[in-house]
Amino acid sequence: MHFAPDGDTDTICAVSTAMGYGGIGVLRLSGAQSLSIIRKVFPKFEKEKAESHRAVFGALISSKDKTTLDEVIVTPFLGGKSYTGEESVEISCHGSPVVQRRIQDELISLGARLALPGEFTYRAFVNGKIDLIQAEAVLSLIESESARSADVSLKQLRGGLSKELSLLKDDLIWVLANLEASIDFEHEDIDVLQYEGISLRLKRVQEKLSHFVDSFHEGKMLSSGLQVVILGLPNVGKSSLLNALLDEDRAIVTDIPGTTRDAVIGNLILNGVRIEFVDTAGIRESVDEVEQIGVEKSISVAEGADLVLYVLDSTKERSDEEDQLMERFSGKVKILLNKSDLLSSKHSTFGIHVSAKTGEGIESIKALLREEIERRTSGNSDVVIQSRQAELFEIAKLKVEKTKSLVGEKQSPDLIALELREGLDALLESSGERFDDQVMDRVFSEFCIGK
Ligand SMILES: Nc1nc2c(ncn2[C@@H]2O[C@H](COP(=O)(O)OP(=O)(O)OP(=O)(O)O)[C@@H](O)[C@H]2O)c(=O)[nH]1
Ligand SMILES: [Mg+2]
Repeated sequence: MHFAPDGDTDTICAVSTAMGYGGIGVLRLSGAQSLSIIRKVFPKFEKEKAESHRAVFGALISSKDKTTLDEVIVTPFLGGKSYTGEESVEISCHGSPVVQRRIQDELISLGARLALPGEFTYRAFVNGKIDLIQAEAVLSLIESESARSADVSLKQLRGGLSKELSLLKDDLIWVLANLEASIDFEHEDIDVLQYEGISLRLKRVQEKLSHFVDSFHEGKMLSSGLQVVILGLPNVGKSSLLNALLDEDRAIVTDIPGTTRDAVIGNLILNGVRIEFVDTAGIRESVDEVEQIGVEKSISVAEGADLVLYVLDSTKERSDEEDQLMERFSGKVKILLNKSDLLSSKHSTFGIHVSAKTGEGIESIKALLREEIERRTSGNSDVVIQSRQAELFEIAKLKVEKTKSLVGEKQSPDLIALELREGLDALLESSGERFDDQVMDRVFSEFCIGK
């Protein structure tokens, strides 16, 4: 465990903005000594009272040689009304790495300790300011790569998912209490139990947990984006289409079949979701070893992709090999009939007519991808992004299902209660009401210093 044990009274400090050059930089100080430490370097607080949540401008003076370290704005957060729930101070200084480092060194020399990665958020958790789901949301919000995933993280940070979860916990606790009450009457008729109420609640919890588990895949898409692979025979215009979709010269285009050998990647944001296009080597049997490796790679990335754009040259006959490839990826394949500028009549219902050369159909491809995003996210914002949470919800769901079937079989209440308690434990672990060092390490190891 990398955090100090409970009852850690150290006052911690760190630069919380990204280390580097910027307009301003913010240092955080948290712990019981925060205010007394800042007083030693911020003479303004001798003249005026440090009030909670009131920003004060002034010089920060070295306690050793009385040189001015910087002109700063100091904001105290007192009486537990802070991010960490402890006495805290934020110092906004000029965004120079040298200035920030000097202030940090000064705070350390006055008795603060450098914070560990994620320690501010950890303290917020320990002090009951946030639960574990919200702590994870802090990280996913900072790391989110699209507006949609930022929205979802923010909703979790504000307690949306935690609230839903506590309703489920209440239901399970109610059921458990009823089961436990009836354990004492073991020889009574099993119907003394409120079976109907129990079944109803279990069903409700089970449905919601299923929804959470399903939403994880959607959440994964929101945070990591949608991977779309462009596949087809050589020379059909895959690289040209990539360039047209990105509106930039990303991949090399020539009229020589076998131009692209390695996967070429380009990103586009659509509906707030990051789309990663992968242009691949044209599929054919090649005597060239490098090209052959590229071809095998094309197939393997297509296998892992969320969606395959299969490109056909609409001036050519479709080969059996192409039919097989489209068949292989059916379920996630969209067919593009490229080079339609060379056709005199277009009447295929087989795919979308596009032309990388004239730009025809490029908007239709984007519309199709937008539809795909809509379909996958269904405008839902109760989305689970963290795999840790998804795993626990999955366990809870299985346990609740098992409980439900035991109830249906009218098994003994203590047996049922045993199963249910494991499900409840999984939910308690997801929000951090039950935790051990391993859980903490898993959650906070991804944070960096200052968070
Ligand atoms: N007329 C016309 N020519 C196109 C179109 N798209 C691509 N081409 C031409 O087709 C040839 C092959 O284009 P690429 O984009 O390199 O094809 P590719 O599928 O990436 O080929 P490989 O990398 O070899 O697999 C080039 O000469 C392009 O200019 C199109 O929509 N219309
Ligand atoms: Mg190419």
